[in-house]
Amino acid sequence: MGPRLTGGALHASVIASIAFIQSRMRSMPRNPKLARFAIGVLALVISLAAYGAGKSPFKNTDITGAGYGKAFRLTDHTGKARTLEDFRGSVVTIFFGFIHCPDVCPTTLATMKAVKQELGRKDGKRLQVLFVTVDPERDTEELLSQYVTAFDPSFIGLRGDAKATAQVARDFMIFYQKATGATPDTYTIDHSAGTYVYDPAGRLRLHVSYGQPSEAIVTDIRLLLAGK
Ligand SMILES: [Cu+2]
Repeated sequence: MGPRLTGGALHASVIASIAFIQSRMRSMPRNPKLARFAIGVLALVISLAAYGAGKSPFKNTDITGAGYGKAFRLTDHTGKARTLEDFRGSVVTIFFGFIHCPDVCPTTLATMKAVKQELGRKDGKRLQVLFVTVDPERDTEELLSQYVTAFDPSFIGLRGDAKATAQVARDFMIFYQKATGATPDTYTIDHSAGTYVYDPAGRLRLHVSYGQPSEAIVTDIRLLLAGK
């Protein structure tokens, strides 16, 4: 699951162009020449957008220019307040999940551990993996600390209270919903399974679908570290 968007900026520009052309067509007196010109411009904009989207050098979904996932304010697994700006200079990956998750979360974190190893010592140091819990009720600071660092000592767990969690999920277009279990505290949580990737300048660039092999992620992170 997770947002399936491609070429966020390009789509935004297409939508803006369509809105502009439509507004011109409405406000101008009927003029077939102008209408043909407008339709021609629209076709050109769309084909340029398609061409641009097809040219992405990345293996994962390029969402450069997306209007969401811009900032967060949460507490890390040591109790320190954290924002996205704290990680400038590194490629940052953000994934939302919960400790009791049986499959998606441990698989994703294991993949990110492999990614960090495959990047090697030098590039690996410029990758910051963040795990945001959507289950702050059960995922205490201490449990988060044990959980994320078991995958890699550099990984950081983030949490907020129920309200902050709902807010960050909205801001990052993340879906999460409790699914009742056999007893009140054995519930699980359905949640978006994709990972967001930020470039060293702190811009949201890629969406990685669940199950992507580490090699594809490593290739894309190397491109971002090289300033692509
Ligand atoms: Cu999960």
